[in-house]
Amino acid sequence: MLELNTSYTNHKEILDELLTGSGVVIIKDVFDTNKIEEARQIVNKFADNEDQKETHFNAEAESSGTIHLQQRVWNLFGKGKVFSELITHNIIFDLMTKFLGTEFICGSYCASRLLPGAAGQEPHIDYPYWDLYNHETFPMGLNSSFPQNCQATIPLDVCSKLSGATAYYPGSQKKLRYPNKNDDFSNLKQMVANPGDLVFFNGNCWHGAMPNKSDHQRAAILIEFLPKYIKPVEDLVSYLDDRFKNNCSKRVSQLLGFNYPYPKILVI
Ligand SMILES: O=C(O)CCC(=O)C(=O)O
Ligand SMILES: [Fe+2]
Repeated sequence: MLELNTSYTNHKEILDELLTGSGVVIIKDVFDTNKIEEARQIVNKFADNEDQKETHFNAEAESSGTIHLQQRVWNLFGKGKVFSELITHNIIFDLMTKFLGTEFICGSYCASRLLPGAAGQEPHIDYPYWDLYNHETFPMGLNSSFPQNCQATIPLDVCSKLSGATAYYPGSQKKLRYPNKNDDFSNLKQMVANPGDLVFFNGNCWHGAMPNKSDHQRAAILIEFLPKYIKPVEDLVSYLDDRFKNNCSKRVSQLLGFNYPYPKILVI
């Protein structure tokens, strides 16, 4: 894992680390911690008050009866202005523009909260989506030679080994294969990071939330970034009303895919 501060200059080093290195890059102290706290309060309010939302890769939590301890808040664009501010940070646009192309989009924007006692997730990949185990439904020769996804994590609480910082298997993105229970996970590392930090990881890299064995919650914002032509995993646009769509910034508009005209109605 490559760890840097905001004065980085070597873009190639960062992008190579994501594509062919460990698959994970952490940039320290990117966000104003007051903004992170504002986002955390909103996430907590929704997680405390909403019914359990769709979540995934939780077989162990399901079977051990602790699924209620791992919670999701979806549609963050619609949950407060602060979420449009965080996701349009210059560092995100600087790096994702180079990695995924200038018209990159957002494919999912949610928060994942693990309460103490949460069991964590199975190792998985986030791209090409959560169903690569249905191998025969994908094209022959599918490989990870160029980026078609990048995940970003924004910790809202301390993400430590104890509190369930996301685990990853360094370099596993290069194989582009869905992990199974016979794989060797002994080299698992964790994306240890603090509120204010920004983590990027390759969605082909095997990863998953770890058990929260601490005495505090572990919430983090999870973002999927995609090149403009990939179908997003979350339907971000249908959640939002016209007022939001007509008044959002140019960057948010790009992230919602409004700059890309396809698929288009071509007959009248
Ligand atoms: O919450 C986490 O640490 C990771 C969540 C994750 O990887 C996912 O839901 O796809
Ligand atoms: Fe994931």
